[in-house]
Amino acid sequence: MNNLLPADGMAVLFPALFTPEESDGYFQLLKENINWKQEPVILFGKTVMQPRLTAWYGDEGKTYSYSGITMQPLRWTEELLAIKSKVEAAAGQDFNSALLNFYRNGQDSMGWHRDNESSLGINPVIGSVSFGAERVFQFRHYMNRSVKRAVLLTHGSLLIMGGETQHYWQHALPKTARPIGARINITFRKIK
Ligand SMILES: O=C(O)CCC(=O)C(=O)O
Ligand SMILES: [Mn+2]
Repeated sequence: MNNLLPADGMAVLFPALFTPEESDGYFQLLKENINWKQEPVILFGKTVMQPRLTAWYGDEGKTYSYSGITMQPLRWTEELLAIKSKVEAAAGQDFNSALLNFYRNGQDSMGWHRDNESSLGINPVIGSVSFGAERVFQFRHYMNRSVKRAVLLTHGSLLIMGGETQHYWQHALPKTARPIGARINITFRKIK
């Protein structure tokens, strides 16, 4: 399997884990059935709205905290469970929660960060599924920020990050001026 990172972590892309037809179906189901909300976050002491919609699903009791907000998980939907089992088979491990992101257009984004919450433990495996508009996903080395990698996340793809990735690499989903439609992303995680 081809590692997208030159060192200090592992990131592997499955460009077509889901067929275009399956992906179209899941995009519609998730768009309609997920309880999407625009949540506030505290950034440098100021409360601002996130530039995307989010939702948190998972096994009971697996709460999630970041940037000053704590989310209680909603109960898995049928389609989320079906997507989760395919991701688990590809990743070779199980997941108990998922953060969902809805990027309404090219102006919605996610800034540089690491998925390094202590609740994920050391060297977590994260399975990231994309449906809808293609977006560029970027990595930059945390200690040497000019070292960058980029990968196009296509409709029905799975990106798996593992090893020391969340220690050494930040990732982001930048805005784009291209006139594009909506994108749904699901990051499956294992909360300890
Ligand atoms: O939308 C994406 O591909 C990135 C999502 C992400 O990094 C996250 O949810 O932590
Ligand atoms: Mn992330």
